[in-house]
Amino acid sequence: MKKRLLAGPIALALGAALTVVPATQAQAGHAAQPYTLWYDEPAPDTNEGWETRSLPIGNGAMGATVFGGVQAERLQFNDKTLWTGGPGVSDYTFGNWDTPRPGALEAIRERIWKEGGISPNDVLAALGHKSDTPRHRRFGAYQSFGDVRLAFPDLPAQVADYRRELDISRGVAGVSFTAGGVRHTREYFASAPAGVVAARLAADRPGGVTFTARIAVPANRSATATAAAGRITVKGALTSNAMAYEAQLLVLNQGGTRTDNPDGTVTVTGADSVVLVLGMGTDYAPDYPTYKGEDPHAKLTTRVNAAAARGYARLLSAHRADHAALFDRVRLDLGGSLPAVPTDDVLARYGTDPAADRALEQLFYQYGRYLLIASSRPGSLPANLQGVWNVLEAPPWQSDYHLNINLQMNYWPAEMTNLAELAEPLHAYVDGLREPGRVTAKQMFGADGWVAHHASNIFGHTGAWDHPAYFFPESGAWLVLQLYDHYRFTLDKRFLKRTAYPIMKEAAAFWHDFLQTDPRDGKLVAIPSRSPEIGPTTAGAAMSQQILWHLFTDLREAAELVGDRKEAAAAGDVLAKLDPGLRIGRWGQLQEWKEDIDDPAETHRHVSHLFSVHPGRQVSPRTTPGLAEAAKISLNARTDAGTGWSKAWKINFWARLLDGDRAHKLLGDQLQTSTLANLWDTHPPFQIDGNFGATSGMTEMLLQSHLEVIDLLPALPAAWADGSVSGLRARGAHTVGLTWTSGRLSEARLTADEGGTVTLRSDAFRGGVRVTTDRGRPVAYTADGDTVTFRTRPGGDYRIVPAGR
Ligand code: FUC
Repeated sequence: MKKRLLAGPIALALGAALTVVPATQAQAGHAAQPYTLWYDEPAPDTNEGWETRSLPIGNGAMGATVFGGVQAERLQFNDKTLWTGGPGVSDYTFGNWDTPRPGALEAIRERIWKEGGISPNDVLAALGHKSDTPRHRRFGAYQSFGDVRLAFPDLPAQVADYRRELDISRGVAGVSFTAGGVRHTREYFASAPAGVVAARLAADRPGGVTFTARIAVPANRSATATAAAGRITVKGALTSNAMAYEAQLLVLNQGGTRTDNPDGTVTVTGADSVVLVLGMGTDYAPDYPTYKGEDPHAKLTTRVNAAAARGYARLLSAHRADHAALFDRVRLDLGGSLPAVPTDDVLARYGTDPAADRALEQLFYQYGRYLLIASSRPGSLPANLQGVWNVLEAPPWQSDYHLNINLQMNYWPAEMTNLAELAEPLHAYVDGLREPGRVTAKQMFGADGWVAHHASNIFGHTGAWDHPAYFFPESGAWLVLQLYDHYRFTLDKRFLKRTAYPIMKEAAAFWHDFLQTDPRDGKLVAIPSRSPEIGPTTAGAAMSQQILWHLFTDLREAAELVGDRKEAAAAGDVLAKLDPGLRIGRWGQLQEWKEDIDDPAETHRHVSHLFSVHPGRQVSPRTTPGLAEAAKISLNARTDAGTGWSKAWKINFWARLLDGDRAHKLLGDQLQTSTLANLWDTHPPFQIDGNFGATSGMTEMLLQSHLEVIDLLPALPAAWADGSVSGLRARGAHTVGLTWTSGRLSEARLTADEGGTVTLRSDAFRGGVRVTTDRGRPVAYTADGDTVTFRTRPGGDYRIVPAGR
């Protein structure tokens, strides 16, 4: 039976008003669970309800959000590969020019040398490609895949003991309520091992589950819906680019009856319980230049069938084991305790009860890790601006990959919070930018190597738009630093040699060609160069130069490690002549440009000239106190205001500037003014980088390792006087645990994967220290002020205890 689905947009209107009587935690028999977000009402069935209140689950490649409506349940779902735009649009150019523009770059450079700063509009008019009409027609946008809609005709509008929750430690969402004396429960999870979303609907009275299920999809695609043997299949192609998509929902009832309806829906009547298995796929492949793979049908069917054959209990236990293996690696205890009120109330009351505040901070911290586990698994695309979750056909900023901070920020917590393997999608994505990026480098700049600009899609868009924000050729250079950092955290030589190094080297090849000698002082500078999204286009803006200092410094180190002496020497030559982008200006600020033109009244959200404070490592109170002071002056001038991700970046900055109280103040600001009821970060609107940035910043407050030394509790705020953390990762392949009381380290625990010499720093070491193996055997060490240095053996476990503790 086939029926053309009504090609209407997802229903946005609020369903019939529901009256739900919430369950208190005590009534519902739940002790306050430190890792559970819970609510006493469904998310409204609107776009705003989705954004602010729906609860996300995901397995990296696909995601879903739970609304929890009683009579009308909605499970909105996504697959990261479902995008409009790209090569399926006949005039797609990867962002490159349609026709050659001889002399365009030279003319712009000449003007900059002559006039100093010029308008970014002029640069983009000369070097960008024409924006599309309608906007982003060729670039495309990430898409909502659709909604599973469940209609429960027998359930009343009024129910009791309602609870909707997401347990991030188990990776399971749930809805429960009592209607007519019957307890109804729904459970949802997205399994990475099985590659499906699974759900179980049950009632504590036999025969209590009756509903009709359908899949609804947005209007911008063709769609057919069929139902056969309890399987709903909806398939078609996007109008924009003919990308084929297919979703399957298998409805498996225990008891009662099940009917396949001619309109592609399935009705279950009087079942004891029902298992749902949802799978989806597209014909996208991450392969330049067609990005087209096989039709998703065969593999999807196999996947859904295999999941169904396993049975719900085994699917759930495999999911829980898989999730726990990642989630449980890090424990953070700030001494918090959640009050017995819904999470949105805890958030709204932040700042009024220290125990609740600490508990919310712990939850928010782990939520960042949860969201990465749910939106970035090896073998899938990286987390985009909304992770893997999007309800719209035209999402904000296309829900794309912004490369002038946002994608980078998504992965800041990966290494340090012990989720290193979840960065694989980023590595693969950056690798995938090389082929198209070579064409762009040649065409726009006549340069070797590869380049990418300010934003990209899943189809190798490496050119620049004619929009002033879009000229940012440093994107690739910044991204590859994170690949090298993966090596610094893991010491994985094979990864360095095979993956990171070739990509870094080729990114640097572009800069070897692009850098120019500044006639003013003979230094090498980027030109044109613009501090992201602010000010004029000049030569040698601070961020460009700082990123390049890190690129060539890392490249030289990496080249030495892999034995490429020629490249090490070439990187050294660049470094000798490179303008480092570090200057103190007329009001004591760290300059954002090579010229001293910073406006002390500027409060722009990007604080790009502090790149060397974070994520970079050129500026620190420990090594360059003068520059660090200047950075503080700049950062104070920018104020603590900003979008969600900007506040999150400022947590990282203040942590690196060793001001824990200020970092903590920014965390509080982010929670109070940039966090939605479902704890998603909001720019506004919802943008996930702020979640990841906050988790990174909180980690930087507890542990830093970017300066060769492992710095313990470098920016501990007064509010976190007592606590402990375990499982954090430090560069050099170390795992670190810390316990502190009254604001002072009482014990550090260190596991050295590789062995070697390690140096730890803590103020608490000044009064003496004891280093032992985990079995209590003394270890020889040298102490020097606030540092202690000792040799470790591969796999060795150590305890470091300050005197008097
Ligand atoms: C950058 C930022 C914006 C927004 C966008 C997705 O352009 O300047 O604030 O975060 O990315």
